[in-house]
Amino acid sequence: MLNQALEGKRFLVTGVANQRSIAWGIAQCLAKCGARLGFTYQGARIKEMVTPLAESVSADFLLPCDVADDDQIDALFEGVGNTWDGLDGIVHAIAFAKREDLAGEFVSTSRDGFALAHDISAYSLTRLCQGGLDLMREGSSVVALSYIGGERVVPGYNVMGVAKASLEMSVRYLAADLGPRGIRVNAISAGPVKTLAARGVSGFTKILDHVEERAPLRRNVSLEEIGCSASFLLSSLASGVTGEVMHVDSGFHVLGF
Ligand code: 1JT
Repeated sequence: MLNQALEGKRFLVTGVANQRSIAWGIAQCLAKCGARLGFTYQGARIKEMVTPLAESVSADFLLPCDVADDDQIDALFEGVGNTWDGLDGIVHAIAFAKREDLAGEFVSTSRDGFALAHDISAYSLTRLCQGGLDLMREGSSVVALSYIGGERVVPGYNVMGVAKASLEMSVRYLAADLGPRGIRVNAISAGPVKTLAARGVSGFTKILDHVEERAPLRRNVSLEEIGCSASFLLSSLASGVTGEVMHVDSGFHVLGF
């Protein structure tokens, strides 16, 4: 369809939980462009949700992966290697923090809450790149998802913001490491989207309303828009782009006051 540069390319997509997931928006666009997809899930409940979605885009596999577990990451790439003889890219759309750390004051963050948020939301990108390195080739591309709370203080985002800062810096270091092999690593800093992760975050509707009132485009971004931008970064159209954090946020990030 819109991007023939993706025809037949093979992408590993993490972080699909349901139809509202950002990873699902990306997967749908990749599928429309003729890419072949494989998905990961964490836990039986999510497997149940993702199975029909994966089938609807004729996915080549659906494999378990808890990014906190090195053995599962190794088993994942063994599985990927059994199905495909190479990997053209990875979509990293995984984050976690304890509910109590996403409210109130950042100063209250516990040691284990801080470590957990960073392990799942930031280190997992490096570990997935490490695991997939032998399968990726010249031209492969990795995309991670971030949020403006990783650059500036967004009240309540707290430890996730610190973890996103770590994720964005990981993108730059990984881009420097993998660049000589022709592998690109970028991130999309997406505007707020009502996903499963965002549900139950008190005041999230206020954040959506705020963007709609003030962002240059005066609206929120859609899953399709994030999907198209990610597809661009994953494709050879972006062959000169690496280490970049691209804002797909209706321009919200340009505002100072
Ligand atoms: C996580 C959650 C990562 C929600 C996330 C996230 N990245 C963006 N959001 C939406 C969001 C959440 C808060 C917020 C603004 C946006 C929840 C589960 C853990 C990972 O605060 C102002 C809290």
